[in-house]
Amino acid sequence: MPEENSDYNLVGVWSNTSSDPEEHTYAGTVEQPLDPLMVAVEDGNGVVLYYAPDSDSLAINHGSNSLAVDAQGQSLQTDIAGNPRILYDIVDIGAYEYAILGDTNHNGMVGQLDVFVVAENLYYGMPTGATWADGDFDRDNDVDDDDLYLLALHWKEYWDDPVQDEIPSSAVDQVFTDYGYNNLDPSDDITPEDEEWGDFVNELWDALGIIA
Ligand SMILES: [Ca+2]
Ligand SMILES: [Ca+2]
Ligand SMILES: [Ca+2]
Repeated sequence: MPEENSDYNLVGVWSNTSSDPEEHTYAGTVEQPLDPLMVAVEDGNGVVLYYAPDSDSLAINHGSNSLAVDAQGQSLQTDIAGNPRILYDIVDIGAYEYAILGDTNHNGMVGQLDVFVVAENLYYGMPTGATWADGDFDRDNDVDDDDLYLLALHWKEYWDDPVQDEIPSSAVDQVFTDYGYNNLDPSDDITPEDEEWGDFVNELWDALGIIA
């Protein structure tokens, strides 16, 4: 729970009639409550591990970096899930730091470097103990087609300015385009259940230069 009189919070309904929210706090009203858009992340047995902001949540990048410190005043290094505490320059409100699905290396863009990570782990097999950095975006401890699908849905998505250190690959990009990704029509994106999924993966591996 947020401390009383502290700033940098999301408040569903502001009920304090004697004062307004602090400058960096977002608050709703009785008529228009603020939905923090936090999503429960569960373990394999349905136990809620923590709440993570959805991509539209006001929690993202609305915390205070200078307040993201431990009891000794040292900057926090990791969030509740063990990922970097500050991503995309500014810490998020809450215990969890939002990252774009597919962005394994947290550089703010879903690019070819991320596809390589997922491809290598899918190809060589990472049955258990996988982390976000390995490509386990749905956090079920493996890297499988479901994770590649999540990456594909976010292919070339970037947080702010396009990142300059990614090597653009027209061949890889073309494969995503050929299978419906990265356009404005989500209905033509293939899924792991589709017959063409195997062809998509093979062509992607070819474009990456991975010999399967
Ligand atoms: Ca952030
Ligand atoms: Ca990336
Ligand atoms: Ca997974």
